[in-house]
Amino acid sequence: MDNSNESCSTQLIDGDGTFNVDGLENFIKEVKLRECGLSYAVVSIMGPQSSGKSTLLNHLFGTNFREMDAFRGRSQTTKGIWLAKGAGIEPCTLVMDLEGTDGRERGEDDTAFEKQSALFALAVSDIVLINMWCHDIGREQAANKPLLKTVFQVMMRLFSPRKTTLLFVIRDKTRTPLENLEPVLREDVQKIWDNVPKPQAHKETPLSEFFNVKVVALSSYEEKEEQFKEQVAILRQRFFHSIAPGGLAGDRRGVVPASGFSFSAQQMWKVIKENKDLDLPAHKVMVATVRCEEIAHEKYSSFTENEDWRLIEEAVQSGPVPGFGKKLSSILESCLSGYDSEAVYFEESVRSSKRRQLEEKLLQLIQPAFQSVLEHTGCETLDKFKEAFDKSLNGGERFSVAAHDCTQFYMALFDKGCADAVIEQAKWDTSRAQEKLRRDIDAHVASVRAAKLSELTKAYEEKLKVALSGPVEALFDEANSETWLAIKKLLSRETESAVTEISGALSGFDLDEQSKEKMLAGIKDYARGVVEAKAREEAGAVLSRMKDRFTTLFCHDADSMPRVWTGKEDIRAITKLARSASLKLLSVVAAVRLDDEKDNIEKTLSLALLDTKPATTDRNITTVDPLASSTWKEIPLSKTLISPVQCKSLWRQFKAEKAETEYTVTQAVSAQEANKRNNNWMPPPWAIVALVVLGFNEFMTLLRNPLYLGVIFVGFLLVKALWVQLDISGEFRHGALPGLISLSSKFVPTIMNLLKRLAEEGQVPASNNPHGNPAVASKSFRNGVGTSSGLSSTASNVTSEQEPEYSSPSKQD
Ligand SMILES: Nc1nc2c(ncn2[C@@H]2O[C@H](COP(=O)(O)OP(=O)(O)O)[C@@H](O)[C@H]2O)c(=O)[nH]1
Ligand SMILES: [Mg+2]
Repeated sequence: MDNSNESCSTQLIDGDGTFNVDGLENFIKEVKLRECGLSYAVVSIMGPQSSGKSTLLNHLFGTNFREMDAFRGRSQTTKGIWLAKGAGIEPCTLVMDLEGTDGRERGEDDTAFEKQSALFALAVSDIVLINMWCHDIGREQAANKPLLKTVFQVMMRLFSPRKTTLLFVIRDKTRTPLENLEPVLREDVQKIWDNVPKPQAHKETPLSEFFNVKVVALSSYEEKEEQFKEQVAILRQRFFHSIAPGGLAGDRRGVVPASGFSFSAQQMWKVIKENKDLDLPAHKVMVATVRCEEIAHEKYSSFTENEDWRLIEEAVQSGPVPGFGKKLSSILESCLSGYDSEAVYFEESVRSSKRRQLEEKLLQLIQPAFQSVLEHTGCETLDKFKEAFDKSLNGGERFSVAAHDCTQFYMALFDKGCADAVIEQAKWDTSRAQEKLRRDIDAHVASVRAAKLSELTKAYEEKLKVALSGPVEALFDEANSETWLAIKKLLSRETESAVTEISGALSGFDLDEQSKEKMLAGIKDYARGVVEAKAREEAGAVLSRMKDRFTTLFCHDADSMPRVWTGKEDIRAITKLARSASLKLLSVVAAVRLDDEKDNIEKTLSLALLDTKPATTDRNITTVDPLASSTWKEIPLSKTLISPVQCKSLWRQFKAEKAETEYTVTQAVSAQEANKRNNNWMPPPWAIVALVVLGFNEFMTLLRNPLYLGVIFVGFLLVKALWVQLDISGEFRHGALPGLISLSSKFVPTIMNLLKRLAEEGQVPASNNPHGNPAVASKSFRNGVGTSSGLSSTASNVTSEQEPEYSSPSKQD
């Protein structure tokens, strides 16, 4: 016998009908009822006041319910309902001692409490002991008759009641054997059952449907204590394994699982006290719902506090957790199986629906961690992919192969990671994460491809630029009718080779035909662009180019040797040739001719600009000017570099800067004339003879008088200086009269200037001009006209005089 349990009894419901919740909870904890599941039995006892109920229970179950002191007389000893655990009986047997049910002390008004406690006992117990005096059997006014009536009445109020065993305990049995008493008792019971008003549904229901009726007789405890104890010991044996089939409560139904006992009992009492009918099936569902929810809640809390889960939840913030799926599956599994084992005896439908809810809730709790693992895994995989892809490309792998292989490998790796993270209980879809990674990888590949392609394109563009720029420039330098043909050939050759090379390089990139075509077209366009840009550049500088060309052609002969003007050259023809070559240059750079277009630019230009005679020019302008247009007839605007009007204006500028070109020509002409003069500057021989003969005496006078010689020398120097200063040869170039007028206006200032200069010269120390070079001095006089700093600019003027300046605007006509 378990002595520790013997003293353990608690008042379940007090005399005022208050349910002792805390007492019951403590009791349940002490007797460890929760672990019992369905393996427990509830026994209660009803019967007249002071009929030795407590005495019997204490002897039968080793409990210590309060008994009335035998010497004080019969009075109410037990108030309300008491609960204790039967000592040493398997399975756990809860024993309830009920307050007297004959209402002797409470009076007739208190039948309500009697009925309520009777109904409670019936609803809760598997076995109900009905304590009765032996002498009451067969008596019309038996004390337990109203009790039984009450029991049967309240039984009707339980919808589909559990099958309860009614064990009649006959006290103070007489010599009449039980075999004779039992039929009388059963008859009495049946009579009472028959007379109890029943609801329509149970009109024909036999007593046996609700109750198992058993009868036992005991000797008087007061008079035959030894016999009483012996008989009680035998009766006690029947409570061992009472719930097993064939046991006292072998066919009980609808047991509330032990963990729900407390709640169930409370609810029942609540309903009974409110005088409502007790719907046991509904009650069971209700109890199951509440209990399963409680269990689920408890399991959920224990999950959230689970150390392993907490560690995982934390680890997941910073990176993927290897074995995430397995670990969580196992934690989940243990949590759910904990629920299962606790909720196992509750209503199947309620239990499983609550389990589903618990599982859902737990999975909801886990989901963010799972997502986080997927995200981390995805990020990690993407990083690894990038690294591997880079390495593969640097290792010389073809782009498309590297992309394909790396993608394949790392997607598979991610799939493995997903599989590792997947939780058995959750059918979570990882396809979105997979798609996302796929998109990320594809985007990365695309961006790397774009970068590589642009690198490639740039390299080839650079190459093309180098290959085209120089040669094109050189071709423009020698612009002629074949220039554009040569450029076209060069362009197509270079483009072709670049396209071939690029095509080869592109094959590794797995590009679709369209993109490839686009890239190649881009390269071709670029090459054209380089040529066009070069042409545009040339067009921009065409004026100076034309002048260069003119000068070059004019100053050099057919063998490119500098011309020496001997007087035999046809300057007019040379000038014309040089001009037409300049015009040719203009016509070449006037438009881009990379396609097979034909045009008449050269012809138009030479017709309009070269072969014009002053008279016809005027007429042409008034009638039709072929150059009065901003477009060439055959050339689209986009390919026009210099429009007809621009050509015209350029030619005008070219001609307007005649001073330079013309200067070259004049220089040539004067060089020729000087050459001629050099050859016949001496007077004819007859004049020399006449001079000698006629001037002999003057000559002699001069020789005899050195003073004359000095005067003549000074006079010569003065005249020479004047000649140079006034630029007499230059003034007369435009005719005698304008020359004279110009000279007359300049004569006096020049003389003054000259004198001033001579005076200054005299003050300057002799070291400034140690050699007294008259040529330098004379040059400085010539250039210093009208300026106050003639001497300081001497040096620069000396050099600049030797070559024509084309760009100086001051020399225009
Ligand atoms: N005649 C008789 N009296 C008994 C028996 N058992 C107990 N009593 C006495 O009846 C009185 C009331 O006992 P108790 O167990 O407190 O009765 P309860 O009120 O029904 O619980 C006590 O004085 C007991 O000694 C019995 O078997 N026969
Ligand atoms: Mg009692």
